[in-house]
Amino acid sequence: MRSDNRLPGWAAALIGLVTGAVAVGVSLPAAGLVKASAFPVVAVGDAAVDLAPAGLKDFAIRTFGENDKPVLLAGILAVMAALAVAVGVFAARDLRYGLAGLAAFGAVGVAAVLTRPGAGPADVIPTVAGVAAGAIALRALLRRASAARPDDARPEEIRSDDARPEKTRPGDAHPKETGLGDARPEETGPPVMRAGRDRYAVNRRGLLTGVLGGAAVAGVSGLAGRALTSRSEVSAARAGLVLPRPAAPAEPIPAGADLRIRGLTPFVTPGRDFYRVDTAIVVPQVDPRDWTLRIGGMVDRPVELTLADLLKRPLVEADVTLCCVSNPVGGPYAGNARWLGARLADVLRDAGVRSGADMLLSTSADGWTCGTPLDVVLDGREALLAVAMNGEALPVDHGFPVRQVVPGLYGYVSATKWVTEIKVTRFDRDTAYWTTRGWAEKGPVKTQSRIDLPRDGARVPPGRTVIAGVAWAQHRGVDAVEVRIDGGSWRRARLAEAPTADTWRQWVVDDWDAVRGRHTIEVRATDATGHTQTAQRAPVMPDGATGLHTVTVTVA
Ligand SMILES: Nc1nc2c(c(=O)[nH]1)N[C@H]1C(S)=C(S)[C@@H](COP(=O)(O)O)O[C@H]1N2
Ligand SMILES: [Mo]
Repeated sequence: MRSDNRLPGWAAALIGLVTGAVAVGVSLPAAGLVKASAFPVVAVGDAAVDLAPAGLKDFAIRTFGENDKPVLLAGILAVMAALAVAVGVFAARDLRYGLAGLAAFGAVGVAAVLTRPGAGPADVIPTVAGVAAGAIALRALLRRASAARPDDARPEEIRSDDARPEKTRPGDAHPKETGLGDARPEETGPPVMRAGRDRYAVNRRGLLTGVLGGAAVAGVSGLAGRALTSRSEVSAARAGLVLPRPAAPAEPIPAGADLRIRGLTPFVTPGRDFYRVDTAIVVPQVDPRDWTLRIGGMVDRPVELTLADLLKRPLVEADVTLCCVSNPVGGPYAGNARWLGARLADVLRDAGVRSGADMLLSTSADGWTCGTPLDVVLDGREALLAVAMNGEALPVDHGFPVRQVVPGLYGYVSATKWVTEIKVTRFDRDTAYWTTRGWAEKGPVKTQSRIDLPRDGARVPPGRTVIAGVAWAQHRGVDAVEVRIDGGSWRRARLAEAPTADTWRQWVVDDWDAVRGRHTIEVRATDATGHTQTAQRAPVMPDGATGLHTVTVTVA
């Protein structure tokens, strides 16, 4: 169906965009019915995350922080919009080109969807439905926009700026066949607009109603899709989960753990403020009734636990500070919570770990993998299969229903969220998600300290000024924090209490007499092994940043 480029570019572009919107809109409720990860836009995003070079991801985390995913999705939508415009422009030349473009679009979506972990054939349904709806929309829009016969209007009605459809009387039309398109006598439409030279023509009313119709279809199905995808039985199940009492409760958090200084990071991080780092664009929705954890590999008795099985075990409460290897010096990717869970070591002992194993390869519901040093998990620390955070079932973002928590290791080698499988194996046989991308195999947390107050770049009045922050060296414990101003001598900060060596510690210097001018403040921590943080700067890649957090303030 050649249309001889009768549509001006803007109309073709608009048609392309509406086509794209219809395709995406229709695929969403289909994904709501099949499964959220079968939504092609998200699948393409997830695939892009997995395929992106580690350096780029690191850059994204550093640059966009926790907004890296919205930024990625916005980027994908922008690329899709550009491709949709191209589909419209090509379709205006020849519908077949546009359909081929749509099909190519769909092929990328299908490829992305099918390569997602746990994908089945049904997962292509949303993409196929979207592409089919897009094809129908494209055809209909082109027809509407160009169906009016360019030659059935009298020349004086053809103006570039003013269409007056009401003047058209069917009887006045004198169609002449010029070969320009498929004008059929039974179609009575408004006169056609010709922009500029007579080469382009568009039926504005047809285009407008078509666009509105397309937008309505996209909007309604998009809303229906949202309702379907967020109709989360998982959040209902989460709300209904009854947490057993811990067999080994933690002591109440000592009053002295939180200095209660305004602007200082609180000792316990509420779930909603807890940093989030993962590769999932849409977090896995794991129904606790279907969840199981399989433990296999180098074990005598492979086991499969249900959530009920796990909750029957004696549960332990532990305060543990988690942090991310991608946290730059002074950065925000650390949080502290009270976790409740089963001891991973006990579960492994029941399975019978064979000699020679040195690594746990854990896998999450979305296929992410993590390699954890086995000796660390078995050395008596509170390495947990956690089901709760701060007295509540894990938030979905933080791994509901079950995640790993291992004090002293960065999250990428220990803290698998939505964990469904643990394989006992060896470092020389298996690799995990981030280690195949250049990050270190073992990720012990480096001793770190951060200045929260005053903020970098702050203006503060002269006089007594509080300097405060947090420091961490999980499982070793923080023994000392020192602060120095303008490169002077180090002065000891007062440390808040810490219930165990597994959490961060608040610290404060409250006797700084700030005088006018610009000042730099540096901090360093010493852990209980006697190791003092190095001033030597290292990037986050491959095993965590080093260097001293430094802030500059103006006293005026
Ligand atoms: N399934 C899954 N678990 C994961 C990750 C992930 O990408 N997928 N990221 C890990 C990393 S790098 C970190 S730092 C912690 C962060 O946990 P949080 O998001 O609960 O703070 O989760 C870990 N667990
Ligand atoms: Mo991380």
